[in-house]
Amino acid sequence: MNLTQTLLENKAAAGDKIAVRYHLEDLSYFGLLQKTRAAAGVLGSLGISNGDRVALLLPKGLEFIELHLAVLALGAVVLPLNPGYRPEEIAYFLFDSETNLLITDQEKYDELKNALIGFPDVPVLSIDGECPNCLSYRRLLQQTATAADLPYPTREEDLALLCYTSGTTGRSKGAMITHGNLIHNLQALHQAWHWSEKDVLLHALPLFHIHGLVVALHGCLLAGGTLILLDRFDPQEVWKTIERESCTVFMGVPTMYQRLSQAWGGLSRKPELKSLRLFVSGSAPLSEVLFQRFREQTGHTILERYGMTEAGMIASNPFDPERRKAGSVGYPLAGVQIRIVDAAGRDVRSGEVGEVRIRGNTLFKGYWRQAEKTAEAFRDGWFKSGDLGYRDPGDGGRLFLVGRAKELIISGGLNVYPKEVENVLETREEVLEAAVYGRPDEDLGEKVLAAVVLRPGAVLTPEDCLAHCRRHLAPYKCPKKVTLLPALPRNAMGKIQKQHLPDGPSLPAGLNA
Ligand code: MCA
Ligand code: AMP
Repeated sequence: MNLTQTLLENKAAAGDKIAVRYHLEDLSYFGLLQKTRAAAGVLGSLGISNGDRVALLLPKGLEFIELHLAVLALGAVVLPLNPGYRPEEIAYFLFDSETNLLITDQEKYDELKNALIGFPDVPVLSIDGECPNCLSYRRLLQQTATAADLPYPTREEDLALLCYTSGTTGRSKGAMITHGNLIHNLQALHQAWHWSEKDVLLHALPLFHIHGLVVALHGCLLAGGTLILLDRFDPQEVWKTIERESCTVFMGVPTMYQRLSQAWGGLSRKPELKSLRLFVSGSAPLSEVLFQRFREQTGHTILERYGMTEAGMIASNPFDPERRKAGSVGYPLAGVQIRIVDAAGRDVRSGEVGEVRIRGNTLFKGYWRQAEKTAEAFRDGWFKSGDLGYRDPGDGGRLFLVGRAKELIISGGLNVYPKEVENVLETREEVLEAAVYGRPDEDLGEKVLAAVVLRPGAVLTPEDCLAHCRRHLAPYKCPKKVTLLPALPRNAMGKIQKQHLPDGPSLPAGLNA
């Protein structure tokens, strides 16, 4: 079982059917297979084979796709990395995963190279420039024979992706996702969302997360549809492109729908949306207000679904628009089972809130070289999602998510774990302690804020704290505001009461800076 084989092999016969349209250039399924073979030839010549980890630290584009498919076809494991990560974050991922090859571009490599000093050498393949320490992809493409046959040496349980997710302890863990996980989940989505080769997906998500990579890119390729690849999300561009390209499917995080809705209001001529059959939202809660407003504006009912890096797509609203419900993530997808349990791990009564536990063929294999963390994440074979929800007994067990047991902020569809940001703030010697927390935000869903207590006599401004975060953390993790406080509000047990931090419901007397 091999994902690239499942996505590409039987499509190439379709010849000139367009797989990807990027910057108005078309790449057919046959062309994509050829590019994948050529990329596999290069990677094979560098010794990449079964089980090796290959990090992709690349901008969105065709090279990302062909190299991704080639790595998988060789049985190696893709480590997708956000180019927004700071050098020290990237160095950690490369070192922890014992990456065998880093594929990046010259600009990113120049930014990164100092952070790699002191780590074991990682060979670097650059997709654009040439440098003394990098291999040149373009040159190797000219010098190397195309792989005539892709080997597809994998079985269902072999790793395809290693996706780093942070956790409450602050250090990221690599979630090991297998070819079987991805293929089973894609087949379930294919049925649930009625994918077909007539689909034209407008792709405005990043490629380094499950949403943009698996649900959107792989989903469309499995169907034999056409991807219209945008470099980045821009609401005006999305509305124009849907009409120009007669797109049938769009996928986004709630922040994107918020911005699309806002942009809609300002359009003097509303775009023609009759080709569009499906707007999907996921990665963060979609508010009921936005669900309704979008429907009133566009006549389209967004389909909300629930997913997780470790478990793939877990639940989805029904395909029938009449049965999509605001505030609900629908029903478990084929191959996925869920339970709702109390703090002791016992099933709650139907309709009661508890933690969502997940089992099924889409569940990841564990955290990379972290047997203890893997064991903690499961109970009796069920994965502890850390999400809180209930099932409505009056509506066939429909799932509603109501909050999270885990300390996680989802900002614009991206996860920020407070501990990681607090750890960075606390590396400043002036900082005694820091508390990082989320607050509702109309655009981002939740925004990251920080409260900082300085050591007696220390001098540091909120701007210094922000600049420090920017040096060490990807921009989306950086607090939108830092407040200096004389002390953090704690309860009798000494636990920080984040609800009492600034910009929240209340700040107890005496804690104003
Ligand atoms: C950008 N900025 C952000 C975020 N994105 N701040 C907080 N949270 C964010 N998510 C900041 C930048 O640091 C910058 O600030 C300023 O906004 C503008 O940056 P720009 O790159 O222009 O941002 P944008 O293009 O407006 O991006 C917003 C976005 C993006 C399109 C919503 O964040 C995005 O693509 N989010 C989707 C992520 C995603 O794919 N999530 C799925 C993972 P400054 O100027 O101060 O530096 S979850 C998943 O895969 C699971 C399995 C699932 O269920 O789907
Ligand atoms: P990640 O670790 O990036 O895969 O993010 C997974 C988390 O995103 C889940 O555990 C949920 O907390 C959240 N999530 C994903 N989809 C939804 C949704 N439709 N509604 C609410 N939360 C969601």
